Amino acid sequence: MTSTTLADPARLKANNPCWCGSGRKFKRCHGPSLERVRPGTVGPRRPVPEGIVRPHYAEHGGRSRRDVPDVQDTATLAAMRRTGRDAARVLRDVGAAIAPGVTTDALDALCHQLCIDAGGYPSPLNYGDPGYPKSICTSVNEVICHGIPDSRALRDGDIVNLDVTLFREGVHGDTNATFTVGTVDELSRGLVRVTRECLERGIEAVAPGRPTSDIGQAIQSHAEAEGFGVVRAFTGHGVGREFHTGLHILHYFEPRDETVLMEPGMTFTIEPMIALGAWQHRTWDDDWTAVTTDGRRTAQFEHTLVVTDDGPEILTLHPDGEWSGFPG
Ligand code: EYF
Ligand code: CO
Ligand code: CO
Repeated sequence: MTSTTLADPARLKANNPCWCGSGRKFKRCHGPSLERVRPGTVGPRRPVPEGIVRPHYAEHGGRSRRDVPDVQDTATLAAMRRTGRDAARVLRDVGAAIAPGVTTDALDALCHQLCIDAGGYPSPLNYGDPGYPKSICTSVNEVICHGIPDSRALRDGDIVNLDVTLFREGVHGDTNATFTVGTVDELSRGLVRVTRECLERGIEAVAPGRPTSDIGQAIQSHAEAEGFGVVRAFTGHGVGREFHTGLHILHYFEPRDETVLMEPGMTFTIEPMIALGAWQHRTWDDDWTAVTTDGRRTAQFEHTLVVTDDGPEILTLHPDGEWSGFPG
């Protein structure tokens, strides 16, 4: 993804006076905050060594089988604890490489190698129909989710979400966090902080016997109280031996989900996407990348969880117990 230097290249020239009447050139005034992320060049698919055990879609693409149980047996849960913890390590280590000038493709290369070093397969690679071409999703600024790593270098002031999923021992661990690049404006920092709080609120709503709609209600009320919007089109999901099961975890209140009850042993993600402005999306011509209709920024955080008799257990916590992303 590369950026233009103009809000609307068809109408405004960088050296023209800014529309706001400041008397400054547009490029020195409102131009930078209205820049749009643009698609860059996507590099070739990275190979996975022979010895790595792959999910069923790795060779020919394809989606998850949806009609699988969402309540896991003890052995599956033990594997999900190990894989989830290592997914969190990968997310932390890729996040540490974020800096102005680093391309999102360089982050993909690092994620790919770290998944293999962990003895696992990067779940996004070839997932879907057609298969997703990379090993991580890198969603910059107004990109809501599913940003494809490419030749765009991160810039001072960007925010970027890294979404890592590791497949190992026959199970997936899915986690993401939003990071700041260099010096980021206060509003964007507030957006990222509130988004993280939204995930915390969603996790706090997890309890056996309670409806999944409690999760969305907790997230939506916090986001809207802070003046932000909840993206509706993408949801949390059941996860385990399949990347996505038929269970959908909405990040806004949906009365129809008041009858979907959480059970001990149930595993799913919560992954709210929170918007500064419009929560509606459109998709780039690549058919993957989802961006806001108004070009304003969004942020996201995600964990994989299991419902226990006592409440939530986060399966994608880093061994040090800290979350990744901003604020650190
Ligand atoms: C139009 C993909 C399919 N889908 C979901 C496939 O749960 C996820 N993140 O938390 C998640 C990650 C990926 C994913 C990576 C690739 N895909 C992407 C975009 C559109 C689409 O179908
Ligand atoms: Co994810
Ligand atoms: Co997910």
